Amino acid sequence: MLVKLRMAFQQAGKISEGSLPKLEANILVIGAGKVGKSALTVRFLTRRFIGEYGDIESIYTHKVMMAGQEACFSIWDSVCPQMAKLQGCLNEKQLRWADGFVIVYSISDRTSFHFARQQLQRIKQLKKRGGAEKVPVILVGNKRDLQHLRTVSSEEGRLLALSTDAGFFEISAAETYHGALVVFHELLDLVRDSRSATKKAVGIRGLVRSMSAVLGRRRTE
Ligand SMILES: Nc1nc2c(ncn2[C@@H]2O[C@H](COP(=O)(O)OP(=O)(O)OP(=O)(O)O)[C@@H](O)[C@H]2O)c(=O)[nH]1
Ligand SMILES: [Mg+2]
Repeated sequence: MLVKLRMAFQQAGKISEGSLPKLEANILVIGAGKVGKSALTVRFLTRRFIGEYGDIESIYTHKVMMAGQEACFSIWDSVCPQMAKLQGCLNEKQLRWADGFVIVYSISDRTSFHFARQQLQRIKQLKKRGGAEKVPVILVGNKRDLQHLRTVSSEEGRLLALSTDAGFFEISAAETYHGALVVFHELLDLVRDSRSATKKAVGIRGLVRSMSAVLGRRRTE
């Protein structure tokens, strides 16, 4: 079941008419089961850690002011009931919908790290095949408070992110709000950057096309 919820918390100051245009982004939160996808999402939206979230799939809308610009997030907190079914876990609809991705694993669950790697590679592949210049992704190692149960080192997480051109953070959704805040803000920055890179590429392609049309015409004249 997919539940759509509308929320308008004002975290980083009052929402007011800014001079910059509003930035809208669809963010998909994915990862293996029980790694803290809902904990991270709810922490960002409400600043709170509740503990148990159930397995309801939800899309939240959420507005914030960031550096003088109004930003509107739609955050899809996905569920992944069966780890083995990777294909079923990330469908075409989700891929088309999302402008950016948060891929979560638990630092105390090695299988969830392998799963995150697979999802990361699949997203990059499919989005690139669809013509995307740069895919905004943040890899998150959650449950940092469980140091005594750690099975994935920080270096492994950082290396995976580096090799796939993704952002990386280790956080504890249970312990702090700041980690969740940084993850979503950084992702929004990446979405903004990828949009301006796409615009530039389209602009250059257009310029090249019109120059070739002019030059081609001259040659045939
Ligand atoms: N110690 C610790 N526990 C956490 C943390 N984040 C989430 N949890 C716990 O991990 C369990 C799963 O959290 P959820 O947020 O429901 O995980 P999920 O990935 O949304 O799970 P599904 O939606 O069922 O796939 C819950 O018992 C949370 O309380 C964390 O940072 N540290
Ligand atoms: Mg959940």
